[in-house]
Amino acid sequence: ATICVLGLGYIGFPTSLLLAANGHIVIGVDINQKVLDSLNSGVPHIMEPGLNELFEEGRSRFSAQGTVPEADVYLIAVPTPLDTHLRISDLRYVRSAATMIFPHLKKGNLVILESTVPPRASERVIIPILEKSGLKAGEFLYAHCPERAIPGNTLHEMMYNDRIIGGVTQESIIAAEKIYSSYVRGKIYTTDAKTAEFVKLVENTFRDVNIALANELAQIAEDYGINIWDVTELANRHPRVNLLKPGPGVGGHCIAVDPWFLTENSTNTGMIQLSRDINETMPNYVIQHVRSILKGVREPVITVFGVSYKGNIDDCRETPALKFIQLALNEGYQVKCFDPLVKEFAYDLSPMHEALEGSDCIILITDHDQFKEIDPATLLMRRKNIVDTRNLLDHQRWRSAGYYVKLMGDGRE
Ligand code: SAJ
Repeated sequence: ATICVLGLGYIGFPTSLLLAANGHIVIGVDINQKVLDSLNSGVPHIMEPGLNELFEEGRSRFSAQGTVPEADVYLIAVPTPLDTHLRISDLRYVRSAATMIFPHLKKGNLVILESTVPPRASERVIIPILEKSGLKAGEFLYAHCPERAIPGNTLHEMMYNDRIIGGVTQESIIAAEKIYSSYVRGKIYTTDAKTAEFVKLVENTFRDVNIALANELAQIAEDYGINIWDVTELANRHPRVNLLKPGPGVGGHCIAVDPWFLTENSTNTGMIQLSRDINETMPNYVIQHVRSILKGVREPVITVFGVSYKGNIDDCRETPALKFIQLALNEGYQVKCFDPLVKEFAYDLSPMHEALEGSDCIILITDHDQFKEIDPATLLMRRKNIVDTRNLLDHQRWRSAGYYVKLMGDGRE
């Protein structure tokens, strides 16, 4: 089939390549000229394992442009941002994608929504726009197939994860199943659109709430002088317990955002909102540790290790590093940042040794594996302090090199 993919970002671009590599003709559409230029000159604008190779392989069947063409299938993979003040979804991009599609829509065409939306947005917002074509849902086919791929392992998960297809009619489900089965090796489960919307939000909310529990437990353990990392290892020996890891907060475009989509229409949402709050205040908790380490230090300088929202990727969307840095600046600290993977960030990034010059404390925010390779004995700082918010480093090694090491949640003074 000829498939038009709207939105060539973290989801739309890899999905386009998988479709192209599996026999479809794919026309990608994006409003960002920089993205189009980059793709048309053969350079992927995002980094993911296997992506460059797949791009080479599928290039003859993939092209990128700024306008929507005639196609058999339209796949929407545009962002759905959170309005951070209102804490509700902002559907402007999915609306505008649907608006770009409807003039081309013909009987039997299939529209797939992969973007995450609040429950019933397909029914209330997107389908009504598509029906401006003069066709009713059912005459054109429609399915919500939420993406499930984890950044850092996107292509693998796109192929091997099970998928949910929420169709408006049986015919829609069958048509969408046919498209996905061309590259998905996982199982495909089918339901209606609003259930699929809900399921997607539940998955990320489940993770957010569980991380919040880990973060709260870390703080309680700290109060008792107990090491949460030991506790977690032991508790997880129970066959029905699986505690996640505490950390400096929850970032990324999904887990920090989707719980708000789930709760935006309800008033009875205590636990989900509270979990968001717990995760959002973790940078405040980290700064408390730094403050006690730097008590009495004049003109304190700190170095942030890692600014992306999680390890081994360069993605900084909703990263907890941002809040941590702002809090540190408000504390009067001079802040230097080092990240071996990130190229663009809201604050200046420096090479490691520069970022450590005159520094009084390292705060490890992101669990990049590369940080494990650092030999603490070779570092030059004004004071040897490090806060590890992820339990990433070999602390014995750092202590032997003369460092005061604070592992967040270790229950030590
Ligand atoms: N984190 C912790 N402790 C943990 C696990 C994660 O603090 O034990 C933090 C991470 O450091 C990061 C944040 O949570 O800041 C989220 O990271 P993640 O690896 O849990 O998830 P994402 O946001 O990269 O991808 C998630 C995935 N959802 C689930 O696992 C339920 C992925 O499958 C989704 O496709 C993706 O959201 C999405 O696009 O919705």
